Amino acid sequence: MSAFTRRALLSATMVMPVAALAQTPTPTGAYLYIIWPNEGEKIKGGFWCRFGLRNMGVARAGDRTPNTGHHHLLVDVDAPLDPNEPIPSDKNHLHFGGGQTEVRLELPPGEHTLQLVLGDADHKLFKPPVISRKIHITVLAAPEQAAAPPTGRARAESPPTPAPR
Ligand SMILES: [Cu+2]
Repeated sequence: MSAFTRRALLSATMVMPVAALAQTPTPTGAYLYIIWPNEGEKIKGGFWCRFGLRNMGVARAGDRTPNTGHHHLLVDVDAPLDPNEPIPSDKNHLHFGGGQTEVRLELPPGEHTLQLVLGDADHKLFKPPVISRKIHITVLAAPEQAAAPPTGRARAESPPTPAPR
């Protein structure tokens, strides 16, 4: 490959859409992470997922204070996010525009992934993106409901007494 061709290819890949320039710059040292659960955690039932952020502040959606953003939790998301568009809002892309730093999750039994993404005032990615490691968890099936009594002596059930009016 000639030097000219290489240079032409390089400059072609450097061309960026104008909208990308509108992204909010990421401050030095920004670090987003999931405090809990841990990678590989096996969880029974509902749980609290807690969000950690270093060297930036948490604000409400729409707040343009420099070096702040709000959390987004991606549940079972594999598709990459478009840096030029707001982060989608659906059951797999949860927004915390009130500045929340934790959420109670009830996920169906099975394997799931969780990943945090910080969004700016307009729900868009910072540049470069402030995004956590993706963790893998397993939600265990709930234990069997009200099995037979532990002893063999089944008690005769009396009909319920009507409540006094
Ligand atoms: Cu948002």
